[in-house]
Amino acid sequence: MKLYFHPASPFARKPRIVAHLLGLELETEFVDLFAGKGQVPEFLKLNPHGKVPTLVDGDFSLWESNAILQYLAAKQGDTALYPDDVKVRADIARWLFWESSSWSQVCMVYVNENILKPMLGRGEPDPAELAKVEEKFHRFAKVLDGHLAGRDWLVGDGITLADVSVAASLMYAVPGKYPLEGYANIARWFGQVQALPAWAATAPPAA
Ligand SMILES: N[C@@H](CCC(=O)N[C@@H](CS)C(=O)NCC(=O)O)C(=O)O
Repeated sequence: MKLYFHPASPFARKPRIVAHLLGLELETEFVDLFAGKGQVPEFLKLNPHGKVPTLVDGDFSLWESNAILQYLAAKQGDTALYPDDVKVRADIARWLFWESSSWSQVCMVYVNENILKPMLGRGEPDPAELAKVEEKFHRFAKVLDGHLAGRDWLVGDGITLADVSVAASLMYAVPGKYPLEGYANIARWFGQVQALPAWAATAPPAA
């Protein structure tokens, strides 16, 4: 199986973490998004959205990071990261959908404003944009922090796909200046994720 990725992408980091946790060797191909390589015809044939991650398994190509996580775990027959109990899978799915529709969306505003815009010479962070997202960020962070009170992991007693997915967007929490002060449970839980060898093994090279 081949994963098309960019080392700085939090979405592409998720399947690389999961592969590491599964002990699965994935062939990888770097897609230079900043050089427009996401938009070349050969890549658009694999993913018409031109985004990473994209997984290719034989003649099957799959995009959307959370779908890729489920595919990798199910294909490996893994029942630790992705237990096969129906309710547990539904619980994991709930966090994956929330991550995709809500959590990563607000986190990416901080990444765009505080990291990408200055890095790409697209101007200063827009205070109005950041103010607009802040209320949503706190609404989501409160739910996440509250859920993690008295728990080590999001679902059940061990790490699952849910933790990998929700934690990935936090890789830019410090340089992206996410307003995470006071969310002690998130900090403790994210510290556990950061302590995983799979987290270190998938870190982007230092700039
Ligand atoms: N919802 C998608 C998001 C993927 C995504 O936005 N990837 C970014 C990199 S962080 C990308 O490839 N952007 C290129 C583009 O939008 O042209 C997923 O979870 O896979």
